[in-house]
Amino acid sequence: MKKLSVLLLALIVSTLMFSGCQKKEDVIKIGVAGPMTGDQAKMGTDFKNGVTLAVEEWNAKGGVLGKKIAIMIEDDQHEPKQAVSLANKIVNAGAVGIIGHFNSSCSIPASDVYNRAGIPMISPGSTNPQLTEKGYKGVFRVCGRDDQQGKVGAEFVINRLKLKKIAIIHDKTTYGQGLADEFKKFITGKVEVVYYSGIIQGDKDFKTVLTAMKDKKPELIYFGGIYPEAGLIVRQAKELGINVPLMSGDGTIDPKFIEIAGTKAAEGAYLTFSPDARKIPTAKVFIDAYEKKFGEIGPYSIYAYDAANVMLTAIKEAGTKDGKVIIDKLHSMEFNGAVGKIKFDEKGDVTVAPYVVWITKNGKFEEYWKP
Ligand code: ABU
Repeated sequence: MKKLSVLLLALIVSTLMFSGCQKKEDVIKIGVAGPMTGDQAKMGTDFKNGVTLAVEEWNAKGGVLGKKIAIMIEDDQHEPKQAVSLANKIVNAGAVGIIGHFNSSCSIPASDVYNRAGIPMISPGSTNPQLTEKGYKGVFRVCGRDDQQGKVGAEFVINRLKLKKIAIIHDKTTYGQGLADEFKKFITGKVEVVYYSGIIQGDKDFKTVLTAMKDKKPELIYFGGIYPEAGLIVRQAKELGINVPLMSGDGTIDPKFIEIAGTKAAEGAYLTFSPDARKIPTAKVFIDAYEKKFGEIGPYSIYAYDAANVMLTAIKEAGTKDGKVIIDKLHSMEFNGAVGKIKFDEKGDVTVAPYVVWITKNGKFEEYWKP
């Protein structure tokens, strides 16, 4: 009787193990990584939603390689160490590809992990040039780069606003300081930088920095950073009687910026980002489906959706889960995305990445100027 129980137990255990293995093999796993909680959670949520929509559409048509697609959503809390730790988790779980991360300070160290594992990574929103300058063949992004966006911001200040004296503040992150320095590089010799300083991401009171800056009488404040700090900076600047516009980049163009700043303080802020998705005919089907399911699109929802579709198309065309074959396919294919044609260059950057300047008007963002 005892022998029979042991045999029965062994049978149950092996059946469970086998079904577990089967389950693991039964899906194609895609990692999605970004700040899912905390003050930048809006961006992570936009990523999650964009990828979810793409995967649901693929699964409704049968999935890929004859299997359903499962997404593994991971929260890096915009912390580089956390990003590396969860990159290892994603790799160990057998993900075939990664959509993420959002913050360049997370994408860059996490890319070391994905590169070692030989699996492709597509970032929808990391714009620091370094990400694709490391020579990793499997690292891609569907957004532009800060050397492109910083140049457009500088051209706007020089040619359109014709300003002579500006202040630059950044959040000391890879993205924020990187973007501020790209912008500075392009204005050098044409516009005087009367104040340059870093703030700490996560701080709430920027009045000391803004008071020191006020004395220098800048005509514009350029901020390299993300919307939580941008919103507070513009609000506190107005409270201190600094009535000059704020200019910032793609990390700030989210309704959360206006919510934090308040409609009045946010009015007239200039932001560099890609052109308005609502004016792109190929984006309409995506926007309608996304907004029906999740509400208003965020700036990077469409890029997350396209990144997922690009990844899944490459897996389908590769006909295998082998990372090397998928990476080769990503380099060779041209993809018709919701934002338009997507083609990667040899570094993994998109061959076309237009930037324009937006303005905040009556609590909304409007496309305002293009170079
Ligand atoms: N590009 C917007 C902010 C994300 C990042 O590159 O860090």
